[in-house]
Amino acid sequence: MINVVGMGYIGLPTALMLASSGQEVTGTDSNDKVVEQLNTRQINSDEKNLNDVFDKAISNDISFTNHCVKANIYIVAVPTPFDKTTKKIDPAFVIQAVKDVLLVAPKGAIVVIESTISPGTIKNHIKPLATQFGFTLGGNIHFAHAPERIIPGNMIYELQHNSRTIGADEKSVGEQIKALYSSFCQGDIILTDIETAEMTKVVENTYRDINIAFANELAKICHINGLDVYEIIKIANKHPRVNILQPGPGVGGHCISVDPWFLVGDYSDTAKLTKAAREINDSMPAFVLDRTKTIMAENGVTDNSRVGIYGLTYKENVNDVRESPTLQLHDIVGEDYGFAYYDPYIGRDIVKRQYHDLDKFLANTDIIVIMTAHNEILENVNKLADKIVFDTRNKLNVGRKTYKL
Ligand code: SAJ
Repeated sequence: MINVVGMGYIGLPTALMLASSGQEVTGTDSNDKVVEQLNTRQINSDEKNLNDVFDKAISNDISFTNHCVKANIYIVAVPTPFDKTTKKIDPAFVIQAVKDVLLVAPKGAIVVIESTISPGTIKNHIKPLATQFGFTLGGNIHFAHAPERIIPGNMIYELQHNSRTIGADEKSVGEQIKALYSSFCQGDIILTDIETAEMTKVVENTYRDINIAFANELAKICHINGLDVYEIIKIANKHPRVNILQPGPGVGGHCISVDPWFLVGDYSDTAKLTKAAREINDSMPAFVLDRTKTIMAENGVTDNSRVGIYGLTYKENVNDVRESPTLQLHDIVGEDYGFAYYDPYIGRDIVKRQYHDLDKFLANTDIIVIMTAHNEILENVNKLADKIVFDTRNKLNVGRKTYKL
């Protein structure tokens, strides 16, 4: 039996993939409503192919509970927020999940932490729990770390094809977990020690954040010197060893905008480039706001309600608003500033003056700020023909007037 703890963005797809590949799986979540929805197959995800995998998992008798069950292997995939003040990881959810596991785990069980955690978390916060719950670490209880690399919007494909890292203290445990993930993962599975696995995961996202920060800083420089940052990046990337990412309105999501802070929090005197990159990316919503105000002035728009912010999610074609640049911008201006908002993926009201129909949103606005380039707006560019468009994603070439970063 495999018990996957945490039916969220990572835990649910992982549980379904394991079950659909023939493993006996129980998915556990502390939220009774989530458990009930899963047991009655009410969850319909926008993730490509997730619904097919779900059906296969059900045919292989996956079950969902609000408590941990006896299992040979536990996979913990719960949130790991960072403390906004200290920038250090808040491991409370992971610690609580492991405590819940250790209350029912049989001797000899393996507990795999999938959650992204800062280097040293398992050593400092998780391993000490073994003794507290009457186990002998490395004797009748084992821990491992198996961070994921899947990207929202393409999770199932990436679960099957991305290479993976497994960190374990004992080689035999690493091999056992590698065999388990090989039941659905066709990528390379690299075995290493736990702290290396913890650090590697954080490093991957930090690398991406620094790369994006360079693109964003370039965008600001090019706004000063009047050059086209997109043209410069496109040409520079022709170099065989250059791969500059794209500038944007900021960096959102629960990963790239969070993980680098673990390094800053733990190595504050050393992680200077990492910190600077986070500060550059976090400065982009304010940069977008300043540019929007200039565009309003240039076009004689004085009424904030005539400005429409398109996109509330942190990136295109997902329904995730965590750390979204639009919500960062909304926090800067405040909820009564008057901008209109719209996102086809967000059906519930999360900000004031949020529209739920594209045509109504466009009918009541003159300047459209593209914060998230959902396929919906790419397929409806014709509706922007008479608009002033500030395209922070450089995905559209439309509008009676178009501005870019
Ligand atoms: N972004 C840019 N410019 C770019 C690329 C992204 O501004 O060129 C922005 C996006 O709009 C978004 C943010 O960065 O706001 C993050 O988006 P993302 O697609 O880069 O990353 P995530 O957070 O969806 O997923 C990342 C991935 N990590 C890497 O690509 C190194 C994914 O593989 C991880 O599994 C995931 O973090 C995670 O869970 O850690």
